[in-house]
Amino acid sequence: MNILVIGAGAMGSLFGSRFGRAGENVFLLDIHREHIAAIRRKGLTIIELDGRLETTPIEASTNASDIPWRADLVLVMVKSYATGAALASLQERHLQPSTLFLTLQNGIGNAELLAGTFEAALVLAGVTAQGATFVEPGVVRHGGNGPTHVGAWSGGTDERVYRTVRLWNKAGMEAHAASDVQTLIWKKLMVNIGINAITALTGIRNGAIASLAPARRLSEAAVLEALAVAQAAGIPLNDFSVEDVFRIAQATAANRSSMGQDVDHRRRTEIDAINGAIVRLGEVLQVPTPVNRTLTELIHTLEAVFEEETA
Ligand code: KPL
Repeated sequence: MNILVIGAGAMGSLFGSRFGRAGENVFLLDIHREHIAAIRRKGLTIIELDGRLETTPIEASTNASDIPWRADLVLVMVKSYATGAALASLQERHLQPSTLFLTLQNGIGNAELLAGTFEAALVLAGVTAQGATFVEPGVVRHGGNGPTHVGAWSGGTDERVYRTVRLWNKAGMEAHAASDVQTLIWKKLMVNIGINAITALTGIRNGAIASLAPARRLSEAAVLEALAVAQAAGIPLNDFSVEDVFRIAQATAANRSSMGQDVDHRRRTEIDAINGAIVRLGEVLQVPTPVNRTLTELIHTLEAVFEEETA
C-alpha cells in the first residue's frame, strides 16, 4: 500500500516508521528541513519503549513534487493550523479516485477541512492514544502504546475503515473501528481542553492537572464550559465527565502535553483548534466561555512573543 504521511512530527514519524517496517511504501512529507534531511541520510530512528533503537529507511522530502506514486492512503498528521497549506501542496498526480484521507490530528476542524477539500466519502477520522516525542532530527521516542480508533467521517464503518484498522494491526498497533468518530473526537477535545493549555502555561506535567488543586479547579472550569458548548451544539457527551480528564491526566502523568512541548520549544501551538475552537463555537451558540477565552489569550500572548523572537 502507498501511504503518504503529511506531517512527520513525533506521531507522524512513529506511524510512518511502523508502516515502513510492516512492508508498506511510506513517504513522509514535512517542512522541518533538518528532520527530513536526517531521515534521508540515515533513516528514521525510533527509541522504543524498552530503550532499543529501531532504524528504518523511509522516503522523505520537504517538497510534494518528490512523491513518487499515487497514494492509497494520505495520513494527515500536521499541526491543525497547517492542514490547509499541507493539503494545498498535494497535486492531482499524487492521488487516485479511491485515495483515502485519514486525520488523527488534535482538535476540531481538521476532518471538516478534508471533507470540504476532497470527496467527503473518502475522509476517515479518528483519535489515537499512541504517544511519541521528538528527540532530535531523525529520532523520535515512542512514549506509550494505546489504541487508535478510526471511523468514516460521514458516520458509521465500512470496508475502508476495516481495511485501515487491519493496516494498523499488521503494523503491530492496536486499532478499532468506530461508528461515531465525531463523538470520540469531541471526547479527546475535552481531554485536550482540560490538560493542554494549563500544562503549557505553567510548565507542569499532565499528572499535576489531577494532583494540584488549583490546576484541577482550572481544568474543571474549562471542561465544564466546553461541555456546555458541546451540549448546545448537539454533540452527545452525556457519558463523559471531567473525571475522565483527570483519569487520562493520571494515566499520562509523566508526559508533557503536546502543547506543553510546543511552548517549551517556543513553537506555535494548536490552541485555535482546541480551547479557541470552543470560544468561537460558544460565541455562535451564545454559551459563555470566559475560562477558555483567557487560556486562549494567554497562549496567543506566548505565541506573539515567540514570533517576535524569530522576526
Ligand atoms: O493528547 C494529549 C496531548 O498532549 O495532546 C494528551 C492526552 C493530553 C496526552 O499528553
